[in-house]
Amino acid sequence: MTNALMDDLRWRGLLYQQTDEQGLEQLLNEKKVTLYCGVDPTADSMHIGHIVPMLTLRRFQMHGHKPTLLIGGATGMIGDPSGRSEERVLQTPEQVEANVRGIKAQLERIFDFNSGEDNAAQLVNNKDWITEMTLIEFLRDYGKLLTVNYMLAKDNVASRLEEGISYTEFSYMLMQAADFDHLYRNYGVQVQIGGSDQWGNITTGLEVLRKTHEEEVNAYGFTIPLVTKADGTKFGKTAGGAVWLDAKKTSPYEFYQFWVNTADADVVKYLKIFTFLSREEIEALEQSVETEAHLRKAQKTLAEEMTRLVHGEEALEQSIRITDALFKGDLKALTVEEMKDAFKDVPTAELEKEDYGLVDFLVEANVSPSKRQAREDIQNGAISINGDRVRELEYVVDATDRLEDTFTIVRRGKRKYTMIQYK
Ligand code: 485
Repeated sequence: MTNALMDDLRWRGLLYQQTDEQGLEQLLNEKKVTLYCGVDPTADSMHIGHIVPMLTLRRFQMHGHKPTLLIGGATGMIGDPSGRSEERVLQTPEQVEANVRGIKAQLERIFDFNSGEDNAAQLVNNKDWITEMTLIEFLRDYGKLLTVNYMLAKDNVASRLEEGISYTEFSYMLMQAADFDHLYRNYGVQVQIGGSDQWGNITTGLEVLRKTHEEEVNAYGFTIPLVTKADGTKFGKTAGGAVWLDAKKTSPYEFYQFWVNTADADVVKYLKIFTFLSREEIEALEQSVETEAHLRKAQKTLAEEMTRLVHGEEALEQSIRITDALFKGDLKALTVEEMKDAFKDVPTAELEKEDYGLVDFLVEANVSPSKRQAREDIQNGAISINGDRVRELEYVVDATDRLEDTFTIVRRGKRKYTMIQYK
């Protein structure tokens, strides 16, 4: 018999490798289970790649199952070699601790830990049990269970044999396996999930479980495919780097823009992976991509759902306001802070802090290609400074045009913006 939740995950494209598909579906049909997914504190924020397994755990929670989020306060001191071609640089304990705090705060936003229900989310840190273990215990209780031969055959190690892998990173999979064992015993965790790079660590955990228990072990694992883009470029990257959940690293407006710019060829797939919209709602949006793509309804819905989820309703409204203002060319509707945010990625020019005739100003800042063109642009009414149209050739750009004494926004034509900063 199949299971409705697993059918939904399959439809959403969230299932990749599975240790025992039928066994897991049967278990889910029989009872509510506790599942876990771990994340290492390698940065003080998660990025959008991290949230796919987290949102998948939430789907389980919505069906009555219990999510356990593990933060790797111990494993983060070592570093997972999975999916990486190079040895990691060790982080200091202080860095790891600061990162734990950042990630914890983000998980607390995504999950409800205090619902009072049996299936409320729970947060654990593997530092709490791994640092309690002595070296002798680790080597005797876990090291003895697997052969080096077994470990060498795992993808994440095998792929590193040519360049070499340190003993430290080689040991990583055993720590993650010890976690599964700890959570199975003490929290009744029966399922571990992760991205596809976690397959080796998850299966090693199951191997360890089978060896540490006399009775039959009822535990499972599955992975989620890597999110891809139809054009073959890497998902989740912008010109400015990764798309972070932390508003200080990626502002809510940038975050909103990232999703709104999704290609038609990808948007339905992302609605399935990232949102909690129903199949009917997503199919209606799919229809809209086919018949009225120019309205970008699917993209706007995706951006709204994601921005609301990660940053909240107020930040979503602000993002839409900035988007609308830029679309209409109405800078007056924005605060100076919002302008700085909105223009982070536009071309910038750097000028001296002095007065300029407008024609020179436009040429120096590379807004207009020549003086002749600059004059034409001004006379045609194509030039605005900080949202005000300027038509006088003799206009002087001076200190009053420098917002916060640091920048000026020039618009040429409908939507070509340049941000001028000062030396
Ligand atoms: O018991 C565990 C201890 C640590 C981990 C998991 C279980 C973390 C894991 N080894 C890891 O490195 N995860 C990545 C991370 O932390 O950045 C990413 C995975 C990705 C997805 C995401 O975490 O690369 O596939 O699982 C949540």
